[in-house]
Amino acid sequence: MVHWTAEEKELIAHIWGKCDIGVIGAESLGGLLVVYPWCQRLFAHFGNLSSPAAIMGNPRVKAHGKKVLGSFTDAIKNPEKVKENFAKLSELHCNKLHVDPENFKLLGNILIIVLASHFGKEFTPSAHAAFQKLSNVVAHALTRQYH
Ligand code: HNI
Repeated sequence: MVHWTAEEKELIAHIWGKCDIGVIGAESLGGLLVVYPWCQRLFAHFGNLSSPAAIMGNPRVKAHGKKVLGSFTDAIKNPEKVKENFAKLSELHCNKLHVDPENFKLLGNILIIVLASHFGKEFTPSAHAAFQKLSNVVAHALTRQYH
């Protein structure tokens, strides 16, 4: 089991409590699709993804980014239980969606970049490290059902 210190939990809770999940989620998923265009294949049914502006303005990208970050909120509420709680999501991404697990790490990294750009100095190296750990734990949990 992954161990979380009180300080790590506090650093994450502090930043997350100030986040507008809709905004951060939209920028993170939108950023993923702009920077790593091969991810667009899975979202072809979302409509217009023809340019960075189209992607960032796409309402379905925004809504889905918010949904994805909702899972991060769940992980933050119960960081010791991510593996168990993400079992169904892992199955979905593996068996139904066939998402290459490398992409989970890419999304985690984009989320960190988005947080850094919103919070500036407040996103300290310790906060960065705590979020890096969180995104690794989430990526790992989502990869669990892959064989
Ligand atoms: Ni992901 C659906 C969470 C990464 C492609 N994804 C979901 C749902 C959640 C979710 C929640 C909705 C499930 C449901 O409807 O029951 N996804 C997460 C999380 C990560 C992640 C927490 C974190 C790293 N997903 C990714 C990545 C990709 C991805 C990196 C592709 C590159 N996800 C999808 C697709 C769907 C999806 C595609 C279905 C979307 C739809 O509505 O058709």
